[in-house]
Amino acid sequence: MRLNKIALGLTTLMLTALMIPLAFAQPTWSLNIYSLGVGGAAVPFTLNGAPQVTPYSATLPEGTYTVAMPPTVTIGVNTYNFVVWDGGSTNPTRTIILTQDTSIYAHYELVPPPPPPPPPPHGESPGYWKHQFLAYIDGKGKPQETWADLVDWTADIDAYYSNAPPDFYGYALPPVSSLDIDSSGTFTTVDAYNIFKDKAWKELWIGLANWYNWAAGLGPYET
Ligand SMILES: [Ca+2]
Repeated sequence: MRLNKIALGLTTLMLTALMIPLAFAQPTWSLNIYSLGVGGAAVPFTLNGAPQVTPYSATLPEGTYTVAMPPTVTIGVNTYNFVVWDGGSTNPTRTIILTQDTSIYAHYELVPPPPPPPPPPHGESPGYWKHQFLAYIDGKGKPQETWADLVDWTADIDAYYSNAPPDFYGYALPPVSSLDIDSSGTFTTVDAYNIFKDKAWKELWIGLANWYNWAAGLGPYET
C-alpha cells in the first residue's frame, strides 16, 4: 500500500513535469513570404534583420516580425521595383503579428529599359558643304554657315591629322592626312575648298562632308 502510494506520487510528479513545458510552450505558426512579378526569381529580403530569400517558408513562434523587401531588385539584366503588398501597403517594409498561419505576397514590376538613344541628327550632304566653301571663296550664292564656324570646324578636323579619327556613329571617317591634298602638313579650308571644287577628288567628298558633319555636331550624311 505504501509502495503503491509512492509509485502514484512519482507518476504524478513525472506527469506534471511533462505537462509544464507543454502548458507554457509558445504556439507556432507558419509564415510564407512570396515575391510576384519577378519571373519566379528569388528576391533577397530581411526578416527581423536576418537575410532571407523568397519564396520563404518557416514555422515560427507566435510574435511580431518585420519583413523588409528591397524597394528595387536587379535580377540578371532586369530591374524590378516593389509596388505593393497583397494587403495594399506600398511600404516594402511591413510588420507581421504572427498569431495564425500567414502568407504574404510582395508584388514587383519590371522597370522598362531606358529608351534607345535618339538617332543622330541629319548630316548635311557633300553638295551642302561644297556650297559653303564656294559661296565664301568664289562668291557663288549665299552660305548657310558662318566663315568663323567653317574655320573652327576645319581646325577641329585638323587636330586629328596625326590621330585616328573619332567614332562618328559607326561611320568610318577617312584619315585627315588623306584630306591634306596640297601636302602642307595641315588640313585647312584651302584643302576643303580644292577637294569640293575638283571632281578629281570626288571619292573624298562624302568623307570630307562627314568630317564637317562631325565637327558641326551633326550625324553622318546618308546617301
Ligand atoms: Ca593642307
